[in-house]
Amino acid sequence: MALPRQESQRKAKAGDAVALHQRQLEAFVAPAEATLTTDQGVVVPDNHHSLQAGLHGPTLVEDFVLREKLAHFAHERIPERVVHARGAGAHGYLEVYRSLSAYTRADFLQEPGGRTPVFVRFSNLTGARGSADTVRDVRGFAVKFYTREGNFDLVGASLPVAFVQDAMKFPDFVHALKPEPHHDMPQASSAHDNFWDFVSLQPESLHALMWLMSSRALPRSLRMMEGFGVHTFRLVNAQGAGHFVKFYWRPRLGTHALVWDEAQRIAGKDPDFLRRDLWEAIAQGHAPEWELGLQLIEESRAQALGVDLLDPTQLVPEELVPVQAVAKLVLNRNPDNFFAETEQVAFHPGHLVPGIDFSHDPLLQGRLLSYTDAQIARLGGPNGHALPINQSVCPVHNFHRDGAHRVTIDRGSANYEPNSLAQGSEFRVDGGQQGFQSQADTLMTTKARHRPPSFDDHFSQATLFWNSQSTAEKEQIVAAFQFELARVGPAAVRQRMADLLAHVDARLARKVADALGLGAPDPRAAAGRAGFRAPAATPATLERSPALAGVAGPAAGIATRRIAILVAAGVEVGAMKLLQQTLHELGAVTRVVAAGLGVVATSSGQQLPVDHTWACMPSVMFDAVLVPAGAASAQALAAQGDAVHFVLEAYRHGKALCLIGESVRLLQLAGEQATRAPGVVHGPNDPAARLQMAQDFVQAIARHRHPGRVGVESVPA
Ligand code: HDE
Repeated sequence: MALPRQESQRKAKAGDAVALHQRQLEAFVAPAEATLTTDQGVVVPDNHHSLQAGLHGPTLVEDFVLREKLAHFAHERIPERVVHARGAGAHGYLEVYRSLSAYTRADFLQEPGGRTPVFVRFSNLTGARGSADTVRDVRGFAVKFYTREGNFDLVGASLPVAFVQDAMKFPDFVHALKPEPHHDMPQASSAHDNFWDFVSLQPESLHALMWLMSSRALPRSLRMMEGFGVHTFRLVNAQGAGHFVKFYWRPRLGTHALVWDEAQRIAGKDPDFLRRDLWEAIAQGHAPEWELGLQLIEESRAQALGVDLLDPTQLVPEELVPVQAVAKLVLNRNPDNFFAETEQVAFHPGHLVPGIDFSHDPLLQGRLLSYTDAQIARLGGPNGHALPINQSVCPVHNFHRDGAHRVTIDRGSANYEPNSLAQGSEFRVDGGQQGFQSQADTLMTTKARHRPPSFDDHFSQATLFWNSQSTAEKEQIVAAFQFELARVGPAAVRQRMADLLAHVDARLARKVADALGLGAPDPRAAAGRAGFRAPAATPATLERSPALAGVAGPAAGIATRRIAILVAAGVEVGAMKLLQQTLHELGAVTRVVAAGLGVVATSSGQQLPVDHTWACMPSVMFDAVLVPAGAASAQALAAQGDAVHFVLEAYRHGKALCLIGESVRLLQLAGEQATRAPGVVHGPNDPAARLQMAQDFVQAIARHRHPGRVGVESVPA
């Protein structure tokens, strides 16, 4: 007898899973009817006034309309996530390039061109639900695949490594990172005593710390951010043969970052910067894309790799195992409702489908335990799977029953198995070939609380990361350590951190120590502390891994970059129009910015509409700045401190600038060499020069940032 589940799976296969998922969600969309009703469907006669005894009398207890409204309101919030509370979500699909049947039997990875609907939630790890987007932080990159064999969740992050090796340490790590318990400060920041106290006592955190202090922790856009599965998983094919696998998400737009000073200013001006950027790009039809990459490692080769695949603080350098692009992820639809979708979505690393399996990574194993509890606590019961956003596209059939908020109406008298009264006798699948089969494994025979010696190497990959960065990026990392540690009170904690950094690189440690008024960093001091265990042998490792210097990576065009056009009355718009046209053709967005809204008069007497004021949209909200020609306009702008600051700030932050004709005076305070600095395009307001300027400006924007501008520290912005 064909089982109901198999039958419907076959039906689902015939249909388009993406459309099916959307139809499922739409079935839950509230009707847009104009008549206001109570939750019982009774029409509300007056939604503005409560029921009172007399004109100035008390409100009556019998006012069930008011009671229902206030009661619902009082229960509108659910507990925020303990970590990853602040998020932004989007719908889309995964499209497979080629069949992965050699590696996995997962149905959704078999068919070239096959599409699987997904919901992705990006999140900040540290801050509360209302915290600012652009803080220095790890971002969550959680993907729910609604496959025809059930939901698969890849609950990853924007950094490839974790801060701790064992689940036992995770609550301590999170306690130390979150606001300090006595005064609940600071919000969404690791720059405080408890965090550095903890990590300075945990050499295993050092590798992740290097990433956190780097530009990777300051994404310019969620659309320009890499994602990683972090842990090692396994793929299992139809013959039961396994490969270890590491998952990567590579953004099509390249990996780009903000600079720290800019990130802090944006946090004040627009705390929703990253969420807004994602929402607007999708709403305007610029669906962001990532490539799904896999590092596939034969199980027999794992030992010889020189990296313990089960240690989540280690990555596998691409130079050892290349990342193969196997599919693309496209996010093309904003949620209809933040709460119903982005807030209620419930991920779990244990949501697997046949053909994908776990490794013994002790952090991953702990996650498998924890997420079920987290979702029950957050969603108020065990039925969260039935919320529209969490429902699978294939049918769910089992004898789980009841519980808070049960929405399924289970029919019939039998709620147990085996039974002979309902259609289900024994729900066992034929020949053991169907359904989720855990991969055969040799289990350990001893029980112990321990750390394997191969988990002792905490430094070589931190050094590899450091060695792989550009000079400019190294400066940013040094500055980040200096900033964070300057906020740490106890000098002993700062010294401990500098001693640890000496294991990564002596110059890095010294630069950090000097700025903090500490003694010379001493690696032996770190080695003498509790918990420190030197690796049995110095691991053979690469000297550099170019793939790790991902930020400011391949220039992938300028689509969706935001360019400010700074204007005042008398602006000459000839060259500006040509540049604007070129930028628009390449998918960039331009916005006219001036002192006030309305219009400004151009040199030819036309009226140019203004999109933003610079008070509201300062330079940190843009990727590049264009100041058109016009003597009167340049003079008016140069007389405005805010306009000069706009240009100088963009210059300091390494952004592309294009200054036409007289407008170059806005850069005067940056010094004589500034017009020749990388990424600064300047030329006369001459029709013959326009085309070249447009080309140079486009190239400068595509590079995203131009570090290494000489004397930039002395620019007053
Ligand atoms: Fe999580 N994590 N985590 N985690 N995690 C949660 O689940 C936990 C870890 C990650 O957008 C919680 O629903 C433990 C690593 C993401 O909804 C909670 C351990 C990585 C998200 C939880 C880890 C992650 C979470 C909070 C160590 C990177 C947000 C509420 C054993 C690969 C998903 C919730 C979303 C969320 C526990 C370690 C990623 C409490 C115990 C490592 C992206 O269950």
